[in-house]
Order: sequence, then C-alpha cells, then structure tokens
Amino acid sequence: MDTEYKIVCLAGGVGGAKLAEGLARIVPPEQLSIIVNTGDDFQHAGLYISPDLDTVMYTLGGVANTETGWGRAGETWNMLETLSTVNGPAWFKLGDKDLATHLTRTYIMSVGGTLSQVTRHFRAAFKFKPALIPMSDDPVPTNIETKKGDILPFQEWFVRKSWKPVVKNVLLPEDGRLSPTAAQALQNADIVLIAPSNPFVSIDPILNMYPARAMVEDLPRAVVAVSPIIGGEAVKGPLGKMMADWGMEVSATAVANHYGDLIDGFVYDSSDEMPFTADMPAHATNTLMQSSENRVSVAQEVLEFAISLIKR
Ligand code: GDP
Ligand code: FO1
Repeated sequence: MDTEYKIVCLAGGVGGAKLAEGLARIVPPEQLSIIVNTGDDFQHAGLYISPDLDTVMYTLGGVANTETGWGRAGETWNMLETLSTVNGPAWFKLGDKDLATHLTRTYIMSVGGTLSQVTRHFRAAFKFKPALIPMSDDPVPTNIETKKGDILPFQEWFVRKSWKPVVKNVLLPEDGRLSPTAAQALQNADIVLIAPSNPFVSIDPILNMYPARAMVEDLPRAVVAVSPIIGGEAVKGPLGKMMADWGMEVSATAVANHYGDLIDGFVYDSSDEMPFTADMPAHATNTLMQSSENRVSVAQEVLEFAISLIKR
C-alpha cells in the first residue's frame, strides 16, 4: 500500500499476530513497528519465555502453529516427553523447535543482551522485516488476582489453571517503563492501530508502560482499535469469560467504551451492533482473519479507515 505514514501496531499474541501479519504484507517495513505485550513473560525452568513476542515473530516468519495459536508449526515433543519421565515441569509445553528460541533468548540475555536486542537478533532467523519491539526491556509481569483472593502469576492462571479461576483484578506493575525502542516508535507514529487483542491482559499492559498512554493520547494523528469480539463472543481465549465475570456486556460496544477517549475510531465486526459511543467514528467489516487474504483485507480496511480519520 502506498502510504507515507508511520504506523505503530499494539499487539498481544494471537489476535495481535494476525493483524500484524496483514499489515506487514501491505506496509513498507521501515514504516511499520509492532509493539508487543511482554506482561505474560516468565522464567520457566530457567528459560526466559516471551509468548506474545514469539507468537508474533513466528507468524511474521510463516512458522507459527495456527491450530494452537502459540508455538511452531510441525513441532515435535521429544524433550517434553522426556521431561515428564524425569518429573520435570511439563505443565508448560515447550516443543523441540520452540526450545531453540528460548535457549537462544536466555543465552543472549545471560550475557547482557536486552529483550529488544534479542528480538532484533531473531529478525534474520525468522526473516521478518518490520520492527518487532517488546513493550519493555525490564521484567513487567502481569498478575491475576482471583475472586478467591489468590494472586497468580499470569501463566499460572492462564496455562496451569486453564484460566478457570474467576478474575477479580488484573494487576499491572506500577513502575513499568516502555523500552527505548518502543518509546521511539510511538514518538514517530502518525497512526496507532490497536490490534484485536485482549484489552485487559494484552493491550492495557502496554498502555501501562510509562509513558505509553500519554504518548498515545497526545498523538496528533489517528488511533484506531479493532474489536476482538465477533458476534458477541471472543474468537478465542478468556476475554468473553472475563467480561461476563465482571458483569460487563460481552460486546464490541463494551470494548470501544473501555478504550474510550484514547481512540479516535473503532473497527467492529459486521455481525455486531454499531458500538454506541458519543461521536466516535466506527467502521464495520468482516474482522475474522483466518487466511492470509483475510489478514491483508482487514489490515487494508483498518488502515484506510485510520487514514480517512487523519484527512477529515
Ligand atoms: P493472546 O495474547 O494469545 O491471548 O492473544 P491476543 O490478546 O493478541 O488476542 C486474543 C484476542 O484475539 C481474543 O480476545 C480473540 O477474540 C481475538 N481474536 C483472535 N482472532 C481474531 C480474529 O481473527 N479477528 C478478531 N476480530 N479478533 C480475533
Ligand atoms: N499455552 C497453553 O495454553 N499451553 C501451553 O502449554 C503453552 C505453552 C507455550 C509455550 C511457548 C509459548 O511461547 C507459548 C505457550 N503457550 C501455551 C501460550 C500461552 O503462553 C498464552 O497463549 C499466552 O501467554 C497468552 O497470550
């Protein structure tokens, strides 16, 4: 697509990766930066795991497992099976191929590399061109406070307990800062696109990184969010359950209201009601991004809508 604008996409894992792939196919790489949630990151058996960065990286590199939404395609599980036989921590499934990423990341960070540097290092191996940027270079873990009163590290809640415990609060760190590369990308941005990621556990953690929220709010150009709700349901994952548990309506409108004044426009699925938010421009389309073609067409529409807001 012929655009002179600098575009930043805020992304979590699976919903983020799909829009990022569509954008990567139509926007010149030097004009696209993807800032990814790292609140889900954790140390597992001594390895530094960064699930959302890896999902976006594998998707852009064409090696993602599209069935699970995480990990690599054509995976084998020899290490995991052997890990079980020695009573190792097998609850978090690391495939043999995926393991190479975690070993390399952990190695580079153990000799002083930052998460931003590691992510750049992977660019050549996975052949992705846009700037893929962790939201922070520091550990900024998201914790989940359950209705029962437990405080669980994100992956304990999400994977180990299969997101069954009812969420009372998503606890975000108070002192997290944007990585310098993420701050630079936002500084240069003309358009910020908020991917159809989980607003509470993927996008809010990014906005919580000082000074991301203020930078997005102050952006002179367009900020557009894409709805992760289709037909009154989340496509995948805990979003619908979280909203229902909190007594929120599971709807595109509720997501638009959650972002509120932060956004200048909202893209929602044609199967949903027009979101009612006072004079917020909204655009309906088929937002399900199963194939590469869908990802490109959704990215194209979202971008054209954002550009139309700039030109208004
Ligand atoms: P996670 O970090 O892997 O959980 O992924 P994200 O937070 O990036 O994305 C999860 C959200 O993506 C879920 O709430 C889904 O409803 C949404 N989602 C997944 N696929 C699609 C899609 O094709 N279209 C839209 N509109 N939303 C999607
Ligand atoms: N999700 C699961 O539900 N079960 C797993 O065993 C699992 C392993 C895993 C390994 C590497 C990786 O990068 C991601 C992995 N995920 C797994 C995804 C999981 O971490 C979540 O989807 C995200 O954190 C939510 O964004």
